[in-house]
Amino acid sequence: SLNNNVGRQYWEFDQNSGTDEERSHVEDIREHFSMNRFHVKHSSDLLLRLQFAKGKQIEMLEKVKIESEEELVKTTLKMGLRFYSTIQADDGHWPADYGGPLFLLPGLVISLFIMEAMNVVLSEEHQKEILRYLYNHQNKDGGWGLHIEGHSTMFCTALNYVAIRLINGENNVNNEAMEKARKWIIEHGGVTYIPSWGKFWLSVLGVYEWSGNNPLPPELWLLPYFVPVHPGRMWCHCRMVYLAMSYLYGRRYVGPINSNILSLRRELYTTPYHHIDWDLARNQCAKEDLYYPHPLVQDILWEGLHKIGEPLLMQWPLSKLRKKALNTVMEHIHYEDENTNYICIGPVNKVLNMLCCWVEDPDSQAIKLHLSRIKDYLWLAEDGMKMKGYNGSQLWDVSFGVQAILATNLPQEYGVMLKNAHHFIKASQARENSNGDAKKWYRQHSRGGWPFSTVDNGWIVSDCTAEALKASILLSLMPLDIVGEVTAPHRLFEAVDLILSLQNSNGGFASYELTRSYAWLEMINPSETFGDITIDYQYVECTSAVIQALESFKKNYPKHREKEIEACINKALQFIQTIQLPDGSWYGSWGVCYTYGTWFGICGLVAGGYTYENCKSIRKACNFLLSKQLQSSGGWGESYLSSQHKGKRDPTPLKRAAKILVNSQMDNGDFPQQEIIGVFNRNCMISYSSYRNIFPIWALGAYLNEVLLSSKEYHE
Ligand code: LAN
Repeated sequence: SLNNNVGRQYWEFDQNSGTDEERSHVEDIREHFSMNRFHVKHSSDLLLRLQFAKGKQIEMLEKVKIESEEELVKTTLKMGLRFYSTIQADDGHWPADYGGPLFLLPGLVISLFIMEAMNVVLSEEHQKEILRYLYNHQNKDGGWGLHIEGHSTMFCTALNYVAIRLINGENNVNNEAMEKARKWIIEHGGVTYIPSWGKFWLSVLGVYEWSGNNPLPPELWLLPYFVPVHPGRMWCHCRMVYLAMSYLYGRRYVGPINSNILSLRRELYTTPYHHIDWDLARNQCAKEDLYYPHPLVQDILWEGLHKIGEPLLMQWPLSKLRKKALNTVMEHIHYEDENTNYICIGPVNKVLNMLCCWVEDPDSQAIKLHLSRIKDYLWLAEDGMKMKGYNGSQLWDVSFGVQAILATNLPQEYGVMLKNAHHFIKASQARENSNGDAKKWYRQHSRGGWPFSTVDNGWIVSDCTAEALKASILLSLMPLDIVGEVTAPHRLFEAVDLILSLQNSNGGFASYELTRSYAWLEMINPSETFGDITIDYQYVECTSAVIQALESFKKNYPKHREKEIEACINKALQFIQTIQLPDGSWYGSWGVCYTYGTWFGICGLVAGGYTYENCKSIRKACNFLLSKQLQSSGGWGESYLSSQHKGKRDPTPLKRAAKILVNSQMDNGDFPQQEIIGVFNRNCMISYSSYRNIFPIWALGAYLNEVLLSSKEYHE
């Protein structure tokens, strides 16, 4: 296509790749992971790093004999930057593992099974690696967590068990791991206790009855838009997932039943399948899975819809309405598919939409296009092949990466890294709004915005736009021969226009769109597993990123929409202060957790001109961070850095924090992967494998330039 699929990541098996020695090295790494899997759950994304670093031999540096702190930090940074440069892709982004959630692969496997496309899409090697991954992430007790570090849940235990069974037919039933998994399921009451999304998948597959599901009527889409519960008003992820679910529910679609399916019906329950009380099962949920219990209103609502609404809607004359609703839903699905190049907004609606298209017409062009974009979601690491939480975190990581690199102020080490990254940012900006009747399908503008992953994905995000804008402006201040041609100013203006259009009346910024309904809608969140999914709330991360971007823009382009920018920033600054928690921290919604949120809270306020001296919020936030610094090692000091006024600070905590970063660096310049650090919907964790490079570089860069070098000036 025209954009050349910049940023696209997918794995193919190449039998001839590597030497014997390299192959056995890879096997050793895998072996090591699997031996230690109960202690270290997070892979270090070593396979990609090995392959990328290959052939890009970098001159190694050593830290052992360095005495001055400044030299030590500089050397650490040089090593870090050199290593980081080896894992950059040719198109300028840094590919990284974006796995973590464990409920994604089963959806894909179930869909491919129904479509009889498993062997078409997934090579033998893919299937082998998927099995490796699933077995590697089984907990000691036999179950699977919601994410790689979580305790076992019915949701993921049942679904991953089913996934393994579908990939390998009945071959797998009697191995030890599967027996343990079955035992876990039965001991926890059987799969009638699986939460609603699990009930949905199992129903489609034919191992659970549709009558054991709470209703998901597609007719909701026919409501007038002024009704607050109109799905068009919901958070885009929530509405896109339930859109496709409502189609399959509305049709009560069930895939082909074979002996494997019949056998699963026997394996997963505590009573014979035909004796199950499906009406009771509707509201059962294992306590391990129950993060957001249904409020009473919900139970009453589902009861009414299930017992009275649905039977009516399935019968003439209301069945006509159902038909109309299903057509509308399908039209919407096609719109989403076409506007995202069949990547869709995320991994869940990707496979759901694909399945809907297949149910509608298995020979359609849409199916071919869908199949061609599945691999965009698969990722291989030493723990096996996983499904990513998105089609990658490309643009997000690049925007942070650029800011981190520039913070070091070590121009001689940039190499071509910045030029390539710059190219990636330019190529990833949305040039147009969604095609066709965007408004009809509840899409806001996207022109000028940036997505989280790639331009093909098509969904712009407020803070991704802000972070990319920040990076673009920083790059535009650098010499052309280092960073390449600058972004044309009118593109930056478009980004600003888009950002301004995303501010809510309370001053805060939500993730993808304006907030369109009320927080009480959460009362009808039926997922049990996820919190705060029904509307797009305002977040400290998004609001702070916008303030930072607009402040930087204003300094460099003071004439463009001057007054509106000023007003936007002021309201956003106020909003941030109102959501600060009493202990001085902020709740971070997309990274773990208060430290991440507080980093954004402080950076937003500082960008807006507040200081430690003149702003109580900042002082409280600093005290919060200091109170959380680990006494033994000195970790967590980095955010403290950005908030301090030069000259007056006590550099001791920073020094200790810098020391631990310097000392934890590995010989090749990489940093160790520790526990999982990303999150979404309160309850599910997700990996950001580049963060271990980006943030130490960024923090040490700031430490070098704002503490070591500036205090030198101060003393001089
Ligand atoms: C993401 C990843 C990026 C993240 C940030 C940009 C970091 C954030 O500041 C705004 C929200 C956003 C864009 C975000 C939203 C929720 C996502 C898309 C994810 C965490 C990646 C995966 C997650 C998605 C909902 C996973 C699919 C699961 C469902 C419950 C539908």
